[in-house]
Amino acid sequence: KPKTGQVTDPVKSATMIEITDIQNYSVPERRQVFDSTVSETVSKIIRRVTEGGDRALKEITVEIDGISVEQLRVPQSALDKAFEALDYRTRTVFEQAADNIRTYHRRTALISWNFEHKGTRLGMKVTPIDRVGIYVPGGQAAYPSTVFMNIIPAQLAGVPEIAVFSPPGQNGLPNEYVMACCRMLNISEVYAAGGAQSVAAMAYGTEKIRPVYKICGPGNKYVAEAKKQVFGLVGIDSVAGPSEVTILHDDPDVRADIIAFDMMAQAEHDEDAKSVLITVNRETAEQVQQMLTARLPEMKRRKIIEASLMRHGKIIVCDRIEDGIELVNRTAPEHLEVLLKDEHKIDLIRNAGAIFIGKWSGVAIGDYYAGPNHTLPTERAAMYASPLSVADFQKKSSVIRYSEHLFKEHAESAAYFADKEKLFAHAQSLRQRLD
Ligand code: HSO
Ligand code: ZN
Repeated sequence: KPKTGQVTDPVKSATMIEITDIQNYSVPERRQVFDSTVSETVSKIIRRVTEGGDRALKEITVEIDGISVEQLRVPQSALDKAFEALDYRTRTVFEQAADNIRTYHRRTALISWNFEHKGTRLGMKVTPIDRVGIYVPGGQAAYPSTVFMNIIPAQLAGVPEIAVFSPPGQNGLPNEYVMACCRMLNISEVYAAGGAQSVAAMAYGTEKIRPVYKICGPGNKYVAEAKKQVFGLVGIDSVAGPSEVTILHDDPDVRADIIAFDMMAQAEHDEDAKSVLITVNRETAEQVQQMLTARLPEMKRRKIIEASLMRHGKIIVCDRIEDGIELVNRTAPEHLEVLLKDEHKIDLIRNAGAIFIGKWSGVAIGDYYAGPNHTLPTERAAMYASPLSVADFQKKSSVIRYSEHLFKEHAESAAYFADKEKLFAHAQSLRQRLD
């Protein structure tokens, strides 16, 4: 058996990514990253916005991004213009993607229910959140797909007020495609504001911006920290970390280039992105390793891909696919691709944000087009959390309507329980009704 990672050829020795045997791989410690400089910067920004309102919001944008915004609210004419500027193909592709996302998400809504027992009605009433703020990143990571992935579920939930916040570029406006997609979905409340300052504005409101009840959408570490700091006052979706993929492979029918390009696709998101291959096939491991090095030079986002693969890329070889599955369950990847001979083994997978099955289901088809949400739990949050869905824009109220008959049957026991907690007024409030 060849030793892992052992390379003699000088070309191969320049490989960016190591091959490790599963026995030698230790799952990284889980720890809460806390960066006090980020958190202090963010709390100062939040304080400035709560004290200085719109003016502070504009000043901070000048200080941090060097951009002066005349109007925070993006005029309808700019949204219309961005939409009209779309060529036919772009518009059709966007519309079809939006349609697919809508079709899938319809099924993700919570539905009110109730049941009756001895004339008593108990239930759960589902209501949309009154007003939400959606953060859409700008700059390098201005993804129009994120506009769809957040706004469509909010609209399906029936949220009456959706306000979008996205950082301005040099022209003082958000990214063209971001504006066009907002217009496609008939969103008219868009602000040219980003960063921690926009999160503060969403949570506390300013003279011009009314506060929201929940903030959703991805952002950089300042945005993520700001969401953490305003959580409680408002709801948040989740705190997104860097994007990750794990590819679990034992199917010799899958070509190594497919695996290599899926890893590079993930890696191009940013330098902290993480791509992992777990395979039972050492030959595939080596082919993928070589392919990554060989094809890197032709990639447009080469620098990012290289940095990401060198820092966080991994190829792990195991003898039994079951061991690979166990590793997947312990690392709970955001995206999991399963390329298995025996698809039934998928039943053994418990922890993953999204599961892509078979060679025709690359992550990128899900990023844009398949329909499920691309906002997924990262950094092992798939141990306890789920993809963004319509339910994130809804909330529940329990509903209790007692019948006289059942109350008379239950009241004395409930009052007895209250006595045990020494909450005598509680007990009395029940016994009073029995009088
Ligand atoms: N893979 C990212 C989503 C995305 N990819 C947007 C391309 N655009 C997180 O799931
Ligand atoms: Zn992606």
